[in-house]
Amino acid sequence: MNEYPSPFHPASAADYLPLTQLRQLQLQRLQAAVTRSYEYVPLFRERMRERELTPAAVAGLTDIAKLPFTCKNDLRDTYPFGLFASPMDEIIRLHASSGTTGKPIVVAYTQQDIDIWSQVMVRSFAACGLHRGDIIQNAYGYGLFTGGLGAHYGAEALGATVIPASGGNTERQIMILNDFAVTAICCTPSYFLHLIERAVELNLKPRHLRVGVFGAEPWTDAMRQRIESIAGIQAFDIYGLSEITGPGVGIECPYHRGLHIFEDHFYPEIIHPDTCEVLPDGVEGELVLTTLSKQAMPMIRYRTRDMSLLYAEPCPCGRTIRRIRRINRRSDDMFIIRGVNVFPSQIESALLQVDGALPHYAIILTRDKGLDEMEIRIEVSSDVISDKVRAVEQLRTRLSHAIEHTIGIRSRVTLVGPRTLARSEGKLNRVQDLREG
Ligand code: DLL
Repeated sequence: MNEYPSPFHPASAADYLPLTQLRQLQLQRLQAAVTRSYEYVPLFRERMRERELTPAAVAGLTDIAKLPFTCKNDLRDTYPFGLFASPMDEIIRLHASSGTTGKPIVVAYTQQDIDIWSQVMVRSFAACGLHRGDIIQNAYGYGLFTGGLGAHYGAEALGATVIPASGGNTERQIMILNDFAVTAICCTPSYFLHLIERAVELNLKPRHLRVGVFGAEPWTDAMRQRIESIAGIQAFDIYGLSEITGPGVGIECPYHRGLHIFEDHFYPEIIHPDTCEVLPDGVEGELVLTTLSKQAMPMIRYRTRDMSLLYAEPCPCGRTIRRIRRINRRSDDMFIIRGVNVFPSQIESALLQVDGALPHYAIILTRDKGLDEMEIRIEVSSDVISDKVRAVEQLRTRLSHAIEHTIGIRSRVTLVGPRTLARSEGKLNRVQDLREG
C-alpha cells in the first residue's frame, strides 16, 4: 500500500501537453534561443553570417535544419568561457566535463537555468514513481560532474529527503541504505551492481529500496534484469550530458520503451553522423540536441555523438513528449569508465608529456567484481629498455600520474617493448572493451 499521495507532480503536466501547444512553445523558445546566441555568442553569429542567415530564418520548427551545428571541439576552442551568453555576474554555477585533450570543457548556468534543470529532474523522478516522502540516496559524484548536484537539487525540489552520499565507499553506502530506510538510489548502473552484490554477500540487502535511477553510462536490458532480480527494485534509465544541462535530459517511464526527452526544453533531432542529413523517425543516427530555454550557455544543434533513434508511435503512458531509444554506442571513440568519460586522445596527450614513452598504446577495459578496471599498455623507447629497471619503474610512475592528472581516475599502466602493439594505416581502435553487459 502506498502511504503517500499519487506520484503525479504538477511539474509533470508539461510531459502531457497537446502536441499543437507543445510545437508552438518549442518554436517560440527556439526563436528566442537562436536570437540570444546570435546576439551574444560570436562563434554562432559568425557561422550564421557565413550561411547568410539571421535569426529571422527560423519561421517554423523545420527551419532548425538550416542552422549550424555545435560540437565538443567548439567548447574546447573557446575554453573556458567563450560560448557564454550571459554576463559573468548572472552566472551562478560552473560545471566541467571531459574534453578531447588535456583541458576539460566548461558549462555555465544562470539561476533560471538551475531552476529549469531542477524541474526536469523533478519530472524525471516523478516518472520513476518517486514523490515527497521518498528517501533518495544520491551516490552520483558531487563536484564538477553534473550527476551529483543535478540529482540533488531535483530531489529537493521534488520534496523528497535527499542523502548526499556521493560516490564510493561501498560499505558505508550499504549501511546508509539500510539504516536510513532508503527507498531510491541514484548512481551509475555498474556501481549499483557492485554495491548490491556486496550487500548480498554481507547479508545486508536493503529492505526498503524500490527504485534505482541509473545513468551516465550505457547499459543493457540484460543488466537491468540482473539488477532488478538481485535487488528487487525497478531500475530506470536516465540520460543527460553536461553540454545540454546534465542528468534529466531524458528518462524512462514505467513502460521502459525508450527515454522520454523533455522536449519543451531540449529539442531532439537524429542525423546521419557522416553526411549530417536529418533522418526520419525510426532510423538510427546521431542524436543532436538544441537547448530551448538555456540562458548562460545555449547550445544550438549540439552533436552529442550518442547513437539513437526517435520512436514515432506514442507511448502508452500518455506523455506526448517524444522518446529516443536507449543509448548503447557512440559515433566517436569516447568510452566511459566508472562514470568518467574518457577519450583515447586525452591519454595520448598525457603520455606525450613524458619522455621515454612512444605514442603507441592500447587501452584494455575489464570488470572485476562489478567494478571497471582499465589497463593502459604503452610502448617504451629502446633507450629506456637498455637502462636499469629502476628507470623503467620511474617512467611507469610518471606516465601513470600524467594520465591520472588528465582524466581524473587511476589506471594500471603496463610498459611494453617497441613494436609490440598493433599498428594500423587507418583509424586504429585503441580500446578493447572486455566488460560484459
Ligand atoms: O553523464 C550526466 C548524467 C549524470 C547523466 C547522471 C545521467 C545521470 P557527462 O559527464 O557530460 O554527463 O556525460 C555525457 O554520458 O553523451 C553519453 O555518452 C553518456 N551517458 C549519459 N547518460 C547515459 C545513459 C552525464 N543513460 C555522456 N545511457 C553522454 C548511455 C549515457 N549513455
